[in-house]
Amino acid sequence: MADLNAVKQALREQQIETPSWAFGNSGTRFKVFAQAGVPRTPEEKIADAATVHRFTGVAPSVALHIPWDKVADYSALSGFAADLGVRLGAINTNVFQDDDYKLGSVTNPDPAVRRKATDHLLEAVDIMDQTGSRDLKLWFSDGLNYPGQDDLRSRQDRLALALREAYDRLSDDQRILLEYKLFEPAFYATDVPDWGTSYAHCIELGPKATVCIDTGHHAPGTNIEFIVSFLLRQGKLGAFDFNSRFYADDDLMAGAADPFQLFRIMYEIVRADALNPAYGINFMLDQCHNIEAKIPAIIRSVMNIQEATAKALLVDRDALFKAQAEGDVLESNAILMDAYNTDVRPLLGEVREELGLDPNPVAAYKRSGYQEKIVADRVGGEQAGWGA
Ligand code: LRH
Ligand code: MN
Repeated sequence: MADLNAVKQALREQQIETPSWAFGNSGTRFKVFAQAGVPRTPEEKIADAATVHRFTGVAPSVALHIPWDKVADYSALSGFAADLGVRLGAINTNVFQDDDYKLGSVTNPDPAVRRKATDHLLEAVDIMDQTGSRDLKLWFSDGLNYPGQDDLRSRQDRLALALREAYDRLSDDQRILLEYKLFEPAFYATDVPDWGTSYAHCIELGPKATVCIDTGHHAPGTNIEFIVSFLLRQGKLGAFDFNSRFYADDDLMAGAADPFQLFRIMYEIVRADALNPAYGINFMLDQCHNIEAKIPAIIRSVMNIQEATAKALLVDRDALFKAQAEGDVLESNAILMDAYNTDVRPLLGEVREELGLDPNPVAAYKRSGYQEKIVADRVGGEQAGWGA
């Protein structure tokens, strides 16, 4: 049977990184529904991230996206965050929004465009030096829409060269998180489409390069927990971009579309004793709240990850391993399902109270008046995110 005190301690020490861009406006190609109270500046995004941490107790860092969070003084921004009780996390590069990147960024046939894109990766490491961030998060929208459009092999060579430059720029305590994605915006071939491609490039680069798994970036039906288990065994799992989806890269609240999948993923993490922050995996959210209020949606997402984690920690692993060793298929499955079917909300309520927090963070947030305050205060100026 799981040791409840150990389970509660692991839950108290859990750390989830929120994404600055999820506090901004977002939508689809059809419509962006702007929301009142949305932040206008990186500082206001960080204030919202600090609010998520204030009510959940397990979201002590916020990832930035450059240039969406570009400021004149990143050390000052880091100080601003610290004053609010959070730290600046992964630095996300953006080589997908510039006109020059139509045919690719670091894989572009044009060497001048490749140079520009690679320089952006290096600029992001300069920013990490100022924010004290460990993680350089790289996602490339690079790909093709039609067969023959470009040479698949040459694009991999170009990608490898740019990754090498970024890798060699890292200091000892910094690392690369290489995120993969099956498709979109490219619809025929993506240059980093799957975990295998990311993994191979990370091995080619060296120990400071690891794979980032965005749970929305796989073909339907992909067994993501197998990828998690495999990369953990190889010591090459660096981070998650948690969200959920019914169809494609829907970027919905983590655990909303498939809480059982999130549980199976967290079980592989727990089974590898990889939950503790000291292990080094960055558990991030990467979501877009197109129609729902953003801060309570992110609080709910953090709670969904906590619930999946609590259930994973409650798996009776001794009994499970025994049943598995005996080839007892039904018993093995039943033991896992018992944990999954456990209502862990009372347990998490106790953990929050032990952290000096309200057992129901969403209700506490709604009572706090923060939402009304930001709607009243944040009038005028340009809202962050996608243009409405
Ligand atoms: C790409 C992605 C990537 C981010 C972006 C906001 O789909 O998942 O992680 O840069 O979303
Ligand atoms: Mn992502």
